[in-house]
Amino acid sequence: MAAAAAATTTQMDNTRSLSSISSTSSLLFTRTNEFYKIQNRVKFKSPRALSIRATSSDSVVTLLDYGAGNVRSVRNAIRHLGFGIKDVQTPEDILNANRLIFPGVGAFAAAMDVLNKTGMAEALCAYIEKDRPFLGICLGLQLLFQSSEENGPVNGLGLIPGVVGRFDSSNGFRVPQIGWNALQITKDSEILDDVGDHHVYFVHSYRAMPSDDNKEWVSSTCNYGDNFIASVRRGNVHAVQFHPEKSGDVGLSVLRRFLHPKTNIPKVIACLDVRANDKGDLVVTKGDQYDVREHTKENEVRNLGKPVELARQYYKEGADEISFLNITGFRDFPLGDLPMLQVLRLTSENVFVPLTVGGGIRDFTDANGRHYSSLEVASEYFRSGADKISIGSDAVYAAEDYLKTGVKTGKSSLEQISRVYGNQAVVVSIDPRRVYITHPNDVEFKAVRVTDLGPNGEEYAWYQCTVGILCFIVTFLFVHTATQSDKAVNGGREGRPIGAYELAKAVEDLGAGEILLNCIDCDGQGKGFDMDLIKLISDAVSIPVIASSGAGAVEHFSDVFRKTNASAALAAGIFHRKEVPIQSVKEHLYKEGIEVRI
Ligand code: 1PR
Repeated sequence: MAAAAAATTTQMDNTRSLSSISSTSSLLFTRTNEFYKIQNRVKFKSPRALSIRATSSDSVVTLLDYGAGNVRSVRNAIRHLGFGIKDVQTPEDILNANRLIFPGVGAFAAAMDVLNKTGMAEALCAYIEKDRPFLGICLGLQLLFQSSEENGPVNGLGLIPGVVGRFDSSNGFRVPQIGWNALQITKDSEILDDVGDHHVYFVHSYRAMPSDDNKEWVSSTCNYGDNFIASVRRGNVHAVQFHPEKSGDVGLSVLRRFLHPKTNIPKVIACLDVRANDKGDLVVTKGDQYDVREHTKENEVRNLGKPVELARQYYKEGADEISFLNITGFRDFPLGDLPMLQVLRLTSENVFVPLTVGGGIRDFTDANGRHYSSLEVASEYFRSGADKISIGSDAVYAAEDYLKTGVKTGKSSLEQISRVYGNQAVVVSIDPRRVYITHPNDVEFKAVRVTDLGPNGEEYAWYQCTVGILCFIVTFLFVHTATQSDKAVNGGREGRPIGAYELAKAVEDLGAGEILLNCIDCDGQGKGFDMDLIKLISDAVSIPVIASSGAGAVEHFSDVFRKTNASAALAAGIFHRKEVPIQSVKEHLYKEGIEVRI
């Protein structure tokens, strides 16, 4: 038997397949006045039908092919699903894998011999015991057990209690089992979610049997003369006795679900920047690079509609979430801003998708010396109907302190609110500006090579975070100054000595559950999202990232979902100006093979 693996072949492909519709059921996708209607049951998702984004960091799967047989079909299936393959050459490759597939082939004893001699048995056990993503196929399932009777007894990896034995042919069943069979799914396995009563393909003479000792592991069984284990699952560790790579669309869907674990359906979010105009009415406004005033003599705040009405409209059109940003919240204390609370109360009466509200979430002392904690501010927002709150400026200060001291004080608004309401309730809104540089070492912040060169041919940029001016000043004394300042400079924002990358990582550590990633340069420009920035941040953190600023066409949404790890895309101007309705975005994504909520 040949020793370990062949040469490394890393293949990147910018399209992953994504299942979405049954190849056997017909799916009718029709626009109605309300929205789409899907008729007929969606049975399983056909990887052939649709394709979706791939990104660099997670689009390579590690394959343990110890050379005992033909795993070409597994390789082909992985590539078909848009993934590159990195072959295991050393035990370290196993330990360093992000996602490992072990398509065991050949005989149990010979396979264990190779694994033991190469040190891979030990590495496999360590990898699996750490609950790292693993998929064993056929012998790759059997080797997890204590031992096998095949040419044995022979010890296996010993991770699952039980002995792998030969099928009993005395009751008329031909051995090996070569053919299609159905599963009895016994517990939630995620990778089997599309299998239902579809048949999958088996070829084997030996099988493991379910018992009290291994029942925690068993996720499905199958009957071939006796009831044997068809799949196991514990945490991120999966193994199947059948061959997904030979089981048609449903088999590909098993692989796809392993390769794309818990993929959330990308969300389309409508954002309403809200503030009082100069007459004191609360309006939805929209900036160009954060400048929300008309370029006329009057220099008025742009008025694009009423917040509650627009939120209702976007809900009806299919927005997956609605965000309200009280953009002058940093200077107009939000608990004094009762109309904003009223907007939330009224909106939540008949808008049944998550509502996020941001602006002014920080500790505050009013003119009478009464102190309000950020938690009180957030609580008031939650009581009024918000599902999530979004923190901007105050999160920048918290991240700066944390990076300076390395200490989590537990006192920042971010930490306090996430401790009480949970991480999922706290979004951090980042408002960076692109700063071009000639060399990445020119700054102490993480820089990226930019797709479009800077004005002087600069090849790099870092993304400087900004905060609302007057953030920590007792504001009522300064309202006049603030109003002047937002007329004067960039929507009244001050650059801080921290990059978007550093901020994102710090706030993730401090307990943020999601990042709303704006970009001042792209805001209101309609030229597309800043892909360099979104890629940088969505690859850096493991919490969901909402891509924001710059959407001008439906293609910008598919681009951002294909080329970055963003979980959601947010837009404002194109929706407010009715240039692109939300349902057109969703139809486009659907046509492009990107799964959407319908
Ligand atoms: O700092 O905690 O008080 O929060 C203030 C919040 O208000 C922050 O979330 C900040 O992003 C927001 N904000 C402050 N000033 C402005 C402004 O426009 N002058 N709006 C502002 C930010 C940006 C996006 C916008 C997208 C999409 N708005 O949310 O909706 O860029 O726009 P597009 O699709 O039209 O390009 P704090």
